[in-house]
Amino acid sequence: MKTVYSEKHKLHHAKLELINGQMEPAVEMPSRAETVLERVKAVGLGPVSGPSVHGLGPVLKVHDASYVGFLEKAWDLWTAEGRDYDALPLVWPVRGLRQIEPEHIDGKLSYFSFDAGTPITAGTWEAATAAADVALSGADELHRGATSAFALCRPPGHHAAADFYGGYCFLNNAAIAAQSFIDAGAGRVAVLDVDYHHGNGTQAIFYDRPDVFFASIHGDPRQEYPFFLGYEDETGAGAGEGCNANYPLRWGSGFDVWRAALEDACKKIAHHGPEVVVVSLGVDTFEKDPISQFKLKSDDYFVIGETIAALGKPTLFVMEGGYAVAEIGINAVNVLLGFEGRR
Ligand code: OKP
Ligand code: ZN
Repeated sequence: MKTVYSEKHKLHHAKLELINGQMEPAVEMPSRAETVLERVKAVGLGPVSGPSVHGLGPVLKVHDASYVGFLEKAWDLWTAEGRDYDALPLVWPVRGLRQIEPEHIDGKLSYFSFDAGTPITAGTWEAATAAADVALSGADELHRGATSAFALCRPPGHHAAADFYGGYCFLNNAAIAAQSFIDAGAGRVAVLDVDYHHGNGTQAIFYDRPDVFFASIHGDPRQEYPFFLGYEDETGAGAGEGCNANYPLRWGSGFDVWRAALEDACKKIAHHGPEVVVVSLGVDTFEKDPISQFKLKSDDYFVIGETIAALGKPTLFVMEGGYAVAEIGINAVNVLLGFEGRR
């Protein structure tokens, strides 16, 4: 299968991240994508090409214009305050507070975010828009008749909603690609999110829609980030009722329970009858992931790919999380090899 990759991801390089109450070196780092690219080449997965520029049109189908405008100018507003280090928010408009976009950058950062673990840097906007182009270019491969493609996106996207960032995510690459299939005439699309963390952004974007089915297997929000979405009783709303499926799993879960969830999710997806499947491919379910609590092993990722392939649908893989950098390439590419029957 073809891989789409852009060097521009390197422009987003957070120095420090707020993690467990302390500023520590960011785990979402450029070497993640580089390691995956090296593995793609080492196993001969297929050709690697750069993205084509799609502009902001397809991004604005998913994200609010006010949010996209903020992201574009956030770094300039931040540095205009005389700050030359990465930007973080500090206060959020929770229950009872007004939902009004403030004038000052400190207020805007808070208004358009949901956590303090996602620094905005000098190159964040350029990297995030390039990642969206990578996802859209992967979708183009499927439009041209390919049965699969790998969008090696970085920064990831699945925590970003229509109007907020967080969880290392700014633009929701998988949602932008899924929406592009709908806009190209697909009646139904499914997004399968196998990242360790719940894809709250993707779920929120499609929650009331019957055309995009969303399924996510993830750390139980009672225990795990992003904490405030991802429960099993979230099944969709209005016309989208029945088009959302969550599989929260407890810390320590291994591949036996994880695989059962995947099989059930695939059953539901098959029942929805999508023309295309978009996979939010995070491999932070790995036993050695530094910020996650599942116990998957490298060989398990072949089985994930094989199980997704059994759906028999054109499939776009979109890179999300995975922070065990030494093994991220092996694990992500094992999914793709499993999908191709190349275990
Ligand atoms: C992004 B993706 C861990 C702190 C976690 C945010 C995690 C974002 C994950 N104690 N902070 O879904 O891989
Ligand atoms: Zn994750």
